[in-house]
Amino acid sequence: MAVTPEIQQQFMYLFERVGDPLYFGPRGAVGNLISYNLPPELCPETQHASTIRKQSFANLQMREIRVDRPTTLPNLSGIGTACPKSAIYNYFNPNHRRATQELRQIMLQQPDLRGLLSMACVCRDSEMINPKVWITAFASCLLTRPDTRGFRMPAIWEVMPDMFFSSFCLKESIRQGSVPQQDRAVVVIEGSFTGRNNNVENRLAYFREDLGINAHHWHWHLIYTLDAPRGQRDRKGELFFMMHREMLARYEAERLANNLTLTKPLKLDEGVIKEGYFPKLTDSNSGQLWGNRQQNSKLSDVNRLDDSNLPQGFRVITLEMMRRFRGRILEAIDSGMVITPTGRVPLTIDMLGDIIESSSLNPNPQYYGDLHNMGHVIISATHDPEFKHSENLGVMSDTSTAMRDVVFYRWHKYIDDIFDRFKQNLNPYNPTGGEFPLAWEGIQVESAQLQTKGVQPNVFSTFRMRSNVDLSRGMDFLRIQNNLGPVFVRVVHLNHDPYTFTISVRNNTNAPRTGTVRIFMAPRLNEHNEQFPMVQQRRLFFQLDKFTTQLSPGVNGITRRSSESSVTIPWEQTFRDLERSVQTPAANEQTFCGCGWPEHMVIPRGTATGQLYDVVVFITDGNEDRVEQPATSQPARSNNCRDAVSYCGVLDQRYPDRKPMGYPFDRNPYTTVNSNNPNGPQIPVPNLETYVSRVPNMRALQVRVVYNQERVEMRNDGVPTGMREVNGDPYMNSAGRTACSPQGNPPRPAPGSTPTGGGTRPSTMEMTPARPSPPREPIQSGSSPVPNRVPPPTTQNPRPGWSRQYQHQHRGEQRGHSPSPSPIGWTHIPSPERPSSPNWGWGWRG
Ligand code: CUO
Repeated sequence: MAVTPEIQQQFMYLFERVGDPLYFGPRGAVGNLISYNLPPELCPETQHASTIRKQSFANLQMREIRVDRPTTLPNLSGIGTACPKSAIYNYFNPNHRRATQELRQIMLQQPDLRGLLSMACVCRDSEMINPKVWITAFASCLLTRPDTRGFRMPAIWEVMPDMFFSSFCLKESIRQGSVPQQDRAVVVIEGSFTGRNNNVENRLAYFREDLGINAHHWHWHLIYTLDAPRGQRDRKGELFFMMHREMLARYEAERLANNLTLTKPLKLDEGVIKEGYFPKLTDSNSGQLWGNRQQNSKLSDVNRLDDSNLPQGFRVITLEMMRRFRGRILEAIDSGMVITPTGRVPLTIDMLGDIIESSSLNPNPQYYGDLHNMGHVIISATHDPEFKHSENLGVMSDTSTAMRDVVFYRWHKYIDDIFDRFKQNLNPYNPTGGEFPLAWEGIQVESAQLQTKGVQPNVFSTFRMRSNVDLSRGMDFLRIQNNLGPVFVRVVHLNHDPYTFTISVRNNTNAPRTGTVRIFMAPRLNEHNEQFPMVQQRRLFFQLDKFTTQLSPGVNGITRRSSESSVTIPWEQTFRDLERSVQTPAANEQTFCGCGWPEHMVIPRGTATGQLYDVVVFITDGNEDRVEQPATSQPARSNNCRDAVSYCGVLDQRYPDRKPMGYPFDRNPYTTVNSNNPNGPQIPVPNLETYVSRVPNMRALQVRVVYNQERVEMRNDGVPTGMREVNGDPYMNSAGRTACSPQGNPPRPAPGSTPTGGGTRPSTMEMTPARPSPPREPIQSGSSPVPNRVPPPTTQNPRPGWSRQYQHQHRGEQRGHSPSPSPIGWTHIPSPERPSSPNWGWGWRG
């Protein structure tokens, strides 16, 4: 049974402004304000503040939600010690995860929803509970409890924006939140705010820092948490392998489109991490900064004996220890046997995932250690391995932030190489015979075509899109009656036009059949414009879709739209979306509950001239793929939630595909006669065409991804398009963004007048001309001189494109108030002589 609208609202608003106690003002939107009425004895020390707040909102219409006193008040001090309220929460810190698990258990033990509401409220505002611990524990509890199935989690970037947006952007948002709603501007960030394009890795900032990608990774680890007991998540270790491999493959496709080399694994013997990363994130709860990493930082042992945030076992981590764990894992792979406390058992891919990660299901953690998790910690401590500077760990230490850092992909490539050694030891899948043969007798894929609306067949089209995020739901603004309401940040991200696959399948078996259609994509050409050999390309395939279909005898036409993909979820539901949905639910509304690859990031960016990719359509016997679900499991759709089952499985059910995950590209390609040496040993099939030629139920098509850099769409999310804009990026100095005046917000234009900038002019990105492809560059950073960030050199008109009036203001500001060359505080007036921003590719900041 899906949760009722009433329950959805009661629990959803607890995620609003989590750092702000519940008695501090209303939640929800103007016109539908909610206040939680807590028993006074639960917050005695704040009664005075509460009274003042109540007076501030005395005239507002609010619906009260009564919260009972829990029957027993839990002792939360152990949780508070494991992860203090003032700490930056790190998923890869076992203490912090323990705190989450304990709190989750307390909430799971509540016998009914009223009890859960009371306990969630009490814990939320407790001095012992870190807000991120509460968010993680409560979200996990709502996903798991039978009586809250179908609860729709608001987009996590609105719940904890400090994990996604720079402190500069948040500060500007707070400023906007402090003025009356009608005078607010939308805070615009162009992406790439963590670096500049003379660091070649910055070309991919739009991928690494994408909201949806990071939200997906957070959500996946929330569901497949390290501490899940045995039996709770089917094939968890194997999915850890496959999901991370596919994320990596997706990243590689993006690298090649940006003229970058494939990812090099981060080896423990490497000595230094060449790539630096400066996240520019601040933990809003504590005001503490995330750790930064200089380029060429030494990868060294961690010896943080005084870091009380870390458990004893994680305060000292040596590279030697990790090499030892890796050696033992390789030994298990090569022998095919795992040493457990009770004897040796055969190694499976699922067990290998449990060992490498390592999760609570690791059969011998003492012997095989904690390789992957310790890697996250050791990498995130490179800036202060001995805790000499009391520095927090870097973003690699948490699942909501790790994918921002380029080293994430290098570390996971290292991990993936270990998994691949296991796969290379297995026999390849052959067209016929052996384990999981590729060919399906009597079934033939006759044709497959991709169609994107408005373009020729077999072309994906990509572009950028602006979407709005309401930060008022996640930040602790000072709230008084006339400044309630949204504070919008406008982000820009990759997107693609919807597409459809049309597949023709001949069933020659004279009987109806059930097929599993698997659609994959991979780059076709390597860095040198040569076709990838099959042994290499197989690891670059990522799924676009997987679904079941019925095949009647004869020819069957299958049409599948991109929006139906079982890999992706649409743009996450904001608080506003959920409010709309609760108040006026649309007929046949599809509800997504948060786990899945973001739909807007499923297709790589491509290039202006069209980047070449291979798409593979492969149909396997659905009866063989089908998995019997245990009688006790809940029906898959009973909770009204549609998640991306390929990456996220189905809650409380077995993974719905019996084939090895990643099949058929998880193993080396089958072998064939070596034409140069016909009597010698066979060799792996050389390329995709040869691979497909012996599998009638598989078809490959070459597609191009054409990126239109000029095109920037605005998401139709109900946010007024004419809102004035201000910078959310201190270095965004060449994009011609309208900023607020140095004295504060300029007056709103009178109705009917022409506003200066903002919504009435085209986006500056639309004015940015296409750039030639940059030269290929090796993975490196920092060797080139750093161009000046400040605006163009002074000429007769020192800042083309910026009005003289505001230049004067700016110079005055520089002399009198601020030495900063930041353009914040300037108003842009479009000028025909303004030069284009010197950028290329995705990066549009010079
Ligand atoms: Cu998801 Cu390393 O497991 O980040």
